[in-house]
Amino acid sequence: MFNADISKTAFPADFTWGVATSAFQIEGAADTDGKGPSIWDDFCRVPGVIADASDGRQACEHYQRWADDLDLVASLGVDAYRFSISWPRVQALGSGAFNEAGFAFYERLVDGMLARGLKPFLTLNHWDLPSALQAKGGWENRDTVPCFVDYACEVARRLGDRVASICTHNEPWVIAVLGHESGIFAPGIKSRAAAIQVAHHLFLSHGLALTAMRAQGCKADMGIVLNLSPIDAATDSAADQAAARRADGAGLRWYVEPLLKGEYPADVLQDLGADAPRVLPGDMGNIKVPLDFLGVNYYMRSVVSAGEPWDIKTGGNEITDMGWEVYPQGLTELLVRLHRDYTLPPIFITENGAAFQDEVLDRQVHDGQRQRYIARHIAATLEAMRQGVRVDGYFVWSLLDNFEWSSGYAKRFGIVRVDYDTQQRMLKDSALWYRDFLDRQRAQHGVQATSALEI
Ligand code: IFM
Repeated sequence: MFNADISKTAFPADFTWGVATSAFQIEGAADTDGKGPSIWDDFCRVPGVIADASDGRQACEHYQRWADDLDLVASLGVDAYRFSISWPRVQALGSGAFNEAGFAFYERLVDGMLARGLKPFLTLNHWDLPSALQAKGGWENRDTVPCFVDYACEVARRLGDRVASICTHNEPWVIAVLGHESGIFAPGIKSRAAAIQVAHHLFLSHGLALTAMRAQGCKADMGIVLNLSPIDAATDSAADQAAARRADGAGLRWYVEPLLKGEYPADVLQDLGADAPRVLPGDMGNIKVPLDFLGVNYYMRSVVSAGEPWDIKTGGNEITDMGWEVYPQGLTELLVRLHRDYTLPPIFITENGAAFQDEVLDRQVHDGQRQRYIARHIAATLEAMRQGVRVDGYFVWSLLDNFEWSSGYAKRFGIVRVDYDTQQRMLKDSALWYRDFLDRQRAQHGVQATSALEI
């Protein structure tokens, strides 16, 4: 159990500290200035799929309030801001004409970051695929791959000289499995074969986009972001161990190995049988391109048993508002395992955070559970670094409370509270703690780490 007294620790002076958001979750302005619809705009209209029947039409009004929001980011003392481009905002149909007004927004945003001394960390695909592409099969259709590459190249051409980093896809597992197998996320398809094919096309578009953006001279660091969890077997029984092996294969190795090894894990291919992806000659080589970084989003571990696959047992640990177990040591275990099993590029923790209910009192927002969650996971990151893993940065998810996909607005991940009636922002205690922690980091640059980490 991590008891995180990280007040006296010194991370490397060039470690990148940040906060993260995504376009659909905060921007609003769903059809402003020529933006086209995305699959999430469509999905939100399906009755019953969003817990509070909400949508992203208004969200945090970040499209209008971006300058104030960047002031907030800067006030935290972070180095970097991770954001995503809404593909249909800059290319309404996902192919054909680009939308100048949409690009003008992101030009303002990126220049606004630079003016405030913030490094822009750009994500190309945080799930809001243009609806027009979904009408032709979306990510299941191989024709979406060249569309994504064109879009990526256009973004790199316009913004690549000013952003520090470009991530192709955020969490391909979510797009594939939640979007196309369980269907609880957009586009709401329920087919394992579709999910597997989607994952393959995401990997392929990632590799081809990196190659194309580099070929046109873009110098930003390039990589991809995976959501990963360590998977523990519920017991030592052979059946539970086998279930854990399958879950690890389907949830982690399937996503890591094509990117880092240029192959799919043989045991998972066998498990998939007829649902295995259609892979054309050359695909795997096109997928495995050098990564400047691998982004890891970590929230929790999974504990699986043969009887109840994917059931999360919390073992008495605290759980968040999402029902997710708080398990910081899982982040250390995950990073150390990745380091042991693969040749890794530098890692960034591109998302980590928690949904909890806030206590709002006299214009103060008390969120001690979120503050402790973040502190303990920073400590867990440091522990992995001590064990030899190269981690170059950490981003809190999220800057703002926002649209939490099928959970709507009820689940709050922000370190800044958003009053959705007034759109007023209020720094929560966790934001004040993060700001003070970063202040101390700056004061300690060059000072020997003297942490009091306990596991
Ligand atoms: O809000 C999401 C984010 O969009 C992707 N990663 C997980 C977060 C919390 O569920």
